[in-house]
Amino acid sequence: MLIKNPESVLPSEITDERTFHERRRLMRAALIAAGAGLAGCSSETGAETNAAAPPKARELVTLKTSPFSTSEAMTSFHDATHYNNYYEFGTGKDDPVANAQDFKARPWQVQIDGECEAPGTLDLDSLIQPHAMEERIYRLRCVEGWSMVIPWVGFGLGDLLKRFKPTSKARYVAFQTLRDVKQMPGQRYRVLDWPYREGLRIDEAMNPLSLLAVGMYGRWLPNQNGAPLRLVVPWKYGFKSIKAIVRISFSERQPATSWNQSAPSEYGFYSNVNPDVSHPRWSQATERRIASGASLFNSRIKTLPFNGYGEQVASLYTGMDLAKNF
Ligand SMILES: Nc1nc2c(c(=O)[nH]1)N[C@H]1C(S)=C(S)[C@@H](COP(=O)(O)O)O[C@H]1N2
Ligand SMILES: [Mo]
Repeated sequence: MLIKNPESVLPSEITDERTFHERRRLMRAALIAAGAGLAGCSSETGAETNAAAPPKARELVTLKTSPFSTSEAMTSFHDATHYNNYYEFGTGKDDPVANAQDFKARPWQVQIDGECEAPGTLDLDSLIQPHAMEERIYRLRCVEGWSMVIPWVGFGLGDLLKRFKPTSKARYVAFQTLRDVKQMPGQRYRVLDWPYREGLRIDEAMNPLSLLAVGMYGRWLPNQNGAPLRLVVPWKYGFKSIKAIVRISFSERQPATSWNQSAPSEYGFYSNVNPDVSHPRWSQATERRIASGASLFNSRIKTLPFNGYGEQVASLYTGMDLAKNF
């Protein structure tokens, strides 16, 4: 986002989709054979994720595939884990995979506070345990002009938030990433005001599309993708999908967000994907899809309003001027 030409670096575009589909087929078959009736997951394997390794079979068990899933060609596991934005580990697209491998995503605690009746600090297991894991194949479009299609594993953000009983004053939800300069070498540099912060209006957070992800491609999240817990808000630019969340706060006022603070004329609070509102330094009308079958020459496609999720979310913004509230 600080770079001059957002399209300067290309990912490998190597695909291991066949492996992925085969693994999913086996996973489903195994579940049916076991007569498993409950979706769930086991977290013991969380610490041993290795981004370079191909996905292991049945690391995360998901029975539900979301009706919100797209059937578009998926990004390969390799590309989704080797072309990342995660400034805590460096500003280059290949920095996160190189620098995040020793990051300790377990044990992990999340503090929930602010305008709610049941605040608390929970460890990861008690945070995710009540929720049935669901697979959702979502597009995610980066503000820099590329997009990916990723099979996330997680559960509805709203389902989690309700557990803490937000009060009537809870008009917004704020999120914070871990601040730990020893583990996150990028935090030595003042490219952003750390910790990374994001926020949503409460109705956006409660919208069924908003996902808290703990995994992708049927396995726990690799560190570079935001282990152990990240947001995925598919109708907004990628930077809203905050990684390595340690704090969730309900608030009456619109919270400060990192990219808006760093460049308010370039990144607004809403950041809804909008082909009609250009970034001051480049158009947002098209995007480069990083997915199997997409080549350098055919991968540029039109960006859709709300990243194609308008049917689900456009009504959240009726009456608002989205050019002003960008
Ligand atoms: N904490 C934190 N979260 C972050 C970022 C970051 O730098 N730090 N980058 C964001 C941006 S700009 C994008 S496009 C997505 C990328 O997610 P991915 O690497 O899983 O594709 O993560 C978002 N979440
Ligand atoms: Mo992004």
